[in-house]
Amino acid sequence: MSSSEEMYLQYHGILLPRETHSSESLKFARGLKFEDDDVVAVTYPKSGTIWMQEILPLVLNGGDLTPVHTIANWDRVPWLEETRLAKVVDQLKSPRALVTHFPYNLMPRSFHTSKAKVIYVMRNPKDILVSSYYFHQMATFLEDPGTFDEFLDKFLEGRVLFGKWTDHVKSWRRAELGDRILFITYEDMVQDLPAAIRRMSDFLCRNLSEEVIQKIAEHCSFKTMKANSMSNFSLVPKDYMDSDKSPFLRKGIVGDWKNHFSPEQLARFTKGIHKELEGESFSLPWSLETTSRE
Ligand code: PPS
Repeated sequence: MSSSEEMYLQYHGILLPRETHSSESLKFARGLKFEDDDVVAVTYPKSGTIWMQEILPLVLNGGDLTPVHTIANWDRVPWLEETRLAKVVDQLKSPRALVTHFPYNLMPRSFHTSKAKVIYVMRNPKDILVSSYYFHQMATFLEDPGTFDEFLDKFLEGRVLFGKWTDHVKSWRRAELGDRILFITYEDMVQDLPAAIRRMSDFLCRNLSEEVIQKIAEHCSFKTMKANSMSNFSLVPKDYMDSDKSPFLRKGIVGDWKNHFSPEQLARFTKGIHKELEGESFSLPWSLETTSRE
């Protein structure tokens, strides 16, 4: 098996898979010129990134399904930090939509001086851990996660892609972003997708009718996305992502952690997350300990 060093590169203290990132792609990202009308969905991995790659183009174009039927998600709304961006950036239509897993401090200088808007999608870290655990089993370009228990410790220590979840969340709580940023949760999106889309539409100053919002929500449902070859990673070779081991669009639910955490693991996880967030002025939108509305 390949070593961690062969599979991952270290960038400002965080691990990135070499399969999709390179020093050139990171340089390209840092040099990207953000436009004022750009929109970037920011996510810690496994928080709803590809969901936003589906939603954003439709909100921005008023519900025209052409891009989501004809362009693979990674080219339709590319990752800022990945190698694909340089290849497709010139084909992106204005207003451009991007996604990134970058923490705030790694964003390009031009992002800070632009008026580009940010939608930060946050997901309960217990479900992120579970989703990521399965993803590491199916993506051959990622290290074997080991046991769930081992992976839980790695996650808490930040020895995972894009570092600690808590650092990511903290990094984007920036007063200077003011009304350039909208915080939304994966759980809100699962509970009431049309309402979440309405919030995004208002934030992006789109005047979408109720009919269009319903159409976008229908198109962006888990079921529809799972059947869309432009969004379900079925175009990717099996030796790269093995959907027999676990599909990318795996369950799409809230609270799958309950099927994976032991009481001891839950206590350890909760303690670890709370310790990292001690003294922060914001509170999490879910209780980590309880089993209600996780
Ligand atoms: S990645 O690798 O960081 O880009 O992954 P990401 O897209 O952020 O997260 C993958 C999880 O998001 C779920 N997903 C959805 N859930 C509900 N509805 C829709 N439409 C949807 N699209 C993607 C996907 O199933 C992964 O979560 P799990 O829990 O593994 O199912």
